[in-house]
Amino acid sequence: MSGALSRDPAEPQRAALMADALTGLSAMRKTLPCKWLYDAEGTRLFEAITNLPEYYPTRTEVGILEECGPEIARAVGPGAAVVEFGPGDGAKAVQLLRQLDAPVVYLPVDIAPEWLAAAASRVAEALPALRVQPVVADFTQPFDLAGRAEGSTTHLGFFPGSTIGNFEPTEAVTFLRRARTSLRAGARMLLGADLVKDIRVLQAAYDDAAGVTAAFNLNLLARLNREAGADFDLSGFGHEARWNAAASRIEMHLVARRAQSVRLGGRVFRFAAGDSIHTESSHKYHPEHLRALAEAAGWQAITMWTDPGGKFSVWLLES
Ligand code: AVI
Repeated sequence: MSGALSRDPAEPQRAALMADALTGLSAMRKTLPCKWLYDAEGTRLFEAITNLPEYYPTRTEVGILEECGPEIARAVGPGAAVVEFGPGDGAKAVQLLRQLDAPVVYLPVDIAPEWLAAAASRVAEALPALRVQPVVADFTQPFDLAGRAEGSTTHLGFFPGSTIGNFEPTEAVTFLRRARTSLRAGARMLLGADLVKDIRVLQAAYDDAAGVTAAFNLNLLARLNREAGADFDLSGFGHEARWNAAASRIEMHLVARRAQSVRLGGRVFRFAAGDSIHTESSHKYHPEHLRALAEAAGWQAITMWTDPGGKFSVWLLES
């Protein structure tokens, strides 16, 4: 067998995880990129988080989409091509597509073909008459719709869940600018964004009583042990959710419970008791802040819908 054929397809991913971990753990303030939270176990735990009583974003956004669906449909008009950035299990797409007026095609975009397949088949099952055309691409980079949206009257980007909040503000602007390029002139974008609120509500949402978010966070260390040969002792770290008022974000940290050393990639990383690894930021917006981000990326905010408690927002942007 040739070297190329015998290569493990997971190897480039493991190498990238290792490189990010070596860089992040060497920094003055230790950090790990949040994208590595989502292996199979992390994805399962995140699904569980979305059903927790304390985690309000998912059910609040679903409520807004349900309540404001007819208005959203009127604003978008008939014949849309819906392009979803990172479709997850496709559940929110089904909800949106059912409300829209005669959408012509659903284009889920993700770098992981297996996730795309799950979303595509869920949508195809729920809406058998709709054309479904998955696009394998890194949605944080510009991508080419290449005729897939033919026959549509408008291109509607869909980025729910406040995943925008997991980007740094400058990254969020870059993402929105690239999305505008990919969707092309005259496109619209339906964007979910979480809003600033009582710190106690945020704290509970990111540090739930059942410990699911803690397990989600700690799974990152378990993943480094599994895939990068690290020797983290998981009992030596605790989950913390911290509100960073200056940056308007809730941060997830893994905090060393005692002094310890960890081996990874032939190196030794030392932790003093209380040292933390910052694993995720989830930015919470004031509406005018989100509007400014969108405008900096060349979008115009047309409408913002929210829930009665003002917890979450869904925006229609126009390019
Ligand atoms: C995926 N993302 C929008 C979630 C959030 O709320 O920032 C990830 C998450 N982290 C902890 N709980 C949920």
